[in-house]
Amino acid sequence: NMDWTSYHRLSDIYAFLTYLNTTYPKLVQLTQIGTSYEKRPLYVLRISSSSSPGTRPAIWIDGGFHAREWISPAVVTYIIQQLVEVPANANLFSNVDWYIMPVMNPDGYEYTHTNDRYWRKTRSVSSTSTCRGVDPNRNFAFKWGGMSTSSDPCSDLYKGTKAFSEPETLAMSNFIIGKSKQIKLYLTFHSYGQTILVPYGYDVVYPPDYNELLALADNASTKFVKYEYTVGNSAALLYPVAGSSDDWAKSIGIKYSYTVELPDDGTEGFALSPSEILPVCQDFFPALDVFATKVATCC
Ligand code: 0X9
Ligand code: ZN
Repeated sequence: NMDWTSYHRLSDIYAFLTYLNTTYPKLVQLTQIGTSYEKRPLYVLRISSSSSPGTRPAIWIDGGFHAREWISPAVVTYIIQQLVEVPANANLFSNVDWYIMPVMNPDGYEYTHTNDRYWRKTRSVSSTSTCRGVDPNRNFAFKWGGMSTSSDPCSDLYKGTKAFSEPETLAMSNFIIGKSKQIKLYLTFHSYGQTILVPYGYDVVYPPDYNELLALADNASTKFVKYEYTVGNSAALLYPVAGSSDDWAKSIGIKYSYTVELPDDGTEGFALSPSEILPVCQDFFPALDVFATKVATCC
């Protein structure tokens, strides 16, 4: 039912996760970690070959923060498919567990299919405005309300009434906190721009281990052949953004934390052609080997 030649509705993506859960019970476990504002399930898929999952170092991957960035859930579902269904990739989880959430903002994602292709935010209702939605990547509890955020419910950068006001960001953060001892790498997929962004992003500020984070991202980016990615500090390369998930993950002690801005470079932008989906996925996947190898022994 799944392929990477077109963009899929949420029901197809969720059917794919359910299929994997029933077909590979020894390898994967699908968990509903919460419910979106409009009552859609929020799913995390665990991939583990361990007899006692949860004891190994782990990688967290998410997609679908911003509703219109359709290439993000496409790449994340491809990563899932390759890990679970291609035996040659089993080495990627021989020492590492994976927690993968392909669509963190399902309400927004569906809304871009049914009403407004360029919707970005969640779909929560405001008590002070008729405008809906919070930018989930301005809603995390680190430097919440700082630069590139808005208090206006009509803004695309609306930060919400408080950190974790959204059921989606709250459920995700609680799940990650529960696994924060194991999770060594936080990887969140956005589009577009072809960059790997290294914390911090709330301002041009560098964590003490910045050079290690940069080196790993640089190393991973040597795997790319078709698309050229730029690696650098988030605030310096792009612009300062406060309340984002990458900085928050770093702030709770997840050593390696990155935001990936997938292709393209802006030519098609969010409306990236379906014919580009598979090339983008295939170009990115080999970089995960670099991350998984590091995570297995890093910290
Ligand atoms: O602004 C964002 O949320 C991200 N870019 S996007 O075009 N996909 O909306 C970038 C976030 C980078 N992270 C930080 N600056 N902390
Ligand atoms: Zn985004």
